[in-house]
Amino acid sequence: MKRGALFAAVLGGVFSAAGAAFAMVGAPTPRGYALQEPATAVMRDIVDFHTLLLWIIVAISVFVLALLLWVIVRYNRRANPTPKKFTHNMLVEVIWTIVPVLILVGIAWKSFPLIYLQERIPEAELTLKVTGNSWRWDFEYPDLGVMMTANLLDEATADAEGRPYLLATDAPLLVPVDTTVRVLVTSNDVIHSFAVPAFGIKEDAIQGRVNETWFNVEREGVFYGQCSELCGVNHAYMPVEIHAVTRAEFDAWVVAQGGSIASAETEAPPAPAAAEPATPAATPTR
Ligand SMILES: [Cu+2]
Repeated sequence: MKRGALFAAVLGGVFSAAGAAFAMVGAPTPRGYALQEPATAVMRDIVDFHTLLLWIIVAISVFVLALLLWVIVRYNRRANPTPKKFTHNMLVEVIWTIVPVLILVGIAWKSFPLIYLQERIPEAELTLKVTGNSWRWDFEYPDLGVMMTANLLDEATADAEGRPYLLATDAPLLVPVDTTVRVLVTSNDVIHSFAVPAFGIKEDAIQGRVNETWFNVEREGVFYGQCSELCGVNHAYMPVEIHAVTRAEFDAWVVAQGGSIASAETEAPPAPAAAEPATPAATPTR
């Protein structure tokens, strides 16, 4: 595990150096093949689990390859002209049954807590409703009175502003850092999928249903995602752009959007109460 983490760190270092322009943001990097740098605890656990699986796969592949080479070299017709005729070996058969079972139990041991972490929505300080449309995203902070629509930023503007075309939007969504945000995901038409790799979230947006996920962003920055369900001709043109900012910047943005932070901050109890109706609606859909 330690060595795996080191390997991931070295890879991350090499490839973040290659994509220096995006070093501080959650975005794909040129020629990068490692996962994006995590911005949430969930994504960090996903990366660790991914690294663990990678090493298990490497060990199995190397072992099987070694067995094959051993058989080829030691038991070919020239090296072993008169082969033995037995077909069963109790000990070997027991080992090749038990060892894979133990490997699978080990993987489950690590993966179940991760699934629990992802699927159990913690006490949220903020609720974000995400609605997929063909082909754009609508965002709403129901408790703050903020509603907005984010469209793909056109190529000319993206180039002029030095922002990544096909990832940047005309209206970036702001989220506060160090805040647990519950995300309600639904759709107005076909099935979309709301995905932000650096947050470790990918949730199907289904018409008539409300799916739930959550994130708590640990660092400020710009994070990109994309619709991750093949939804139609403009599937590739409905990106997600999220700016994680300080609470003060977020509050100022909410006011600028015509929302009100008073309901969420000065009257703390009514805010969760206002969010309450969303939960029963969401629960039966799971
Ligand atoms: Cu879509």
